[in-house]
Amino acid sequence: MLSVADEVRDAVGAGRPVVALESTIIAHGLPRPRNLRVAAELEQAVRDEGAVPATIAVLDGRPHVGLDKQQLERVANEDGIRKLSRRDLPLAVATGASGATTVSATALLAARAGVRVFATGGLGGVHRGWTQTQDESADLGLLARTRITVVCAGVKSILDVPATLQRLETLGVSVAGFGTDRFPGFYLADSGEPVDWTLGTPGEVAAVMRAQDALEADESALIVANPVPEAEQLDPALHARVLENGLRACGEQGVSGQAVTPFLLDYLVRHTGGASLEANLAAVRGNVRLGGRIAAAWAER
Ligand code: PSU
Ligand code: MN
Repeated sequence: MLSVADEVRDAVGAGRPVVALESTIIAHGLPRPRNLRVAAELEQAVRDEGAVPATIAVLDGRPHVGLDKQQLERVANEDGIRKLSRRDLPLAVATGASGATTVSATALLAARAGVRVFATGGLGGVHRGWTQTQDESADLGLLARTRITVVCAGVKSILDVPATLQRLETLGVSVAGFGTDRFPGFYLADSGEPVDWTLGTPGEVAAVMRAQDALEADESALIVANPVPEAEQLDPALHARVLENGLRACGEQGVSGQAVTPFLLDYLVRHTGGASLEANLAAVRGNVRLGGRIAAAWAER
């Protein structure tokens, strides 16, 4: 049922480094036509670190781990490409649907294919106003029961970051800052929250991964929170102002469910003159490169 690209299958089988990449950021998180260029650029960044990229999506009901050029083009440009979280996978498979995978669906499929390292932008989490909407991304629950290392710039700053960190603690998901004792804020280098653990090298991350396997019977993820370089972050004052307006617009226009995250990301791009897009891309690029280096350290075991 799972279609694993030959290059990915060979690398996994031989214990060579592989990095999983998600496709929701391409289909629903970035504007066309930039999204396709970014998708190709991210794959190249993984290769530059000596690892094999495995972008994940569902096409015509078939989950793919590793996409060729035409498949990547479909994800970026096809109208009606759905957004698939973990719970949508059986429905998409059975009905022959095509969709981009979120962190939760990507992590599940990557783990199924034997890929241990996954790089993305920012995780989903607990949305602001959770007491009314109960909107918490499926990313969190899935990471609580999947043995994968996710390199990200923290969780998206559109979320309730302290509440998300609390949920990750409750769910037993390990979190470490990479080269920082501050939890990154996606578009911002610092979310304002601390992290309890700091790791400094890919080798240290790989050692934690080995300790997870040695210690724990239940499967849970490791989150490596890697900040966007301060020089490339979004201006914090602009971020605060535009986000406040975006959250108000979201409420006024009755946007809910799966549409909330793409709506807010797009609102930020349009109302920061594209600056949020550049910060988002800088964060993803850094994560993908670090993912490649962690996968290489993991492969040395
Ligand atoms: N990171 C980005 N852009 C994105 C996302 C993450 O830089 O578009 C996506 C991820 O796929 C994540 C999803 O899983 O947003 C979360 O959506 P929701 O809040 O509806 O669970
Ligand atoms: Mn949601």
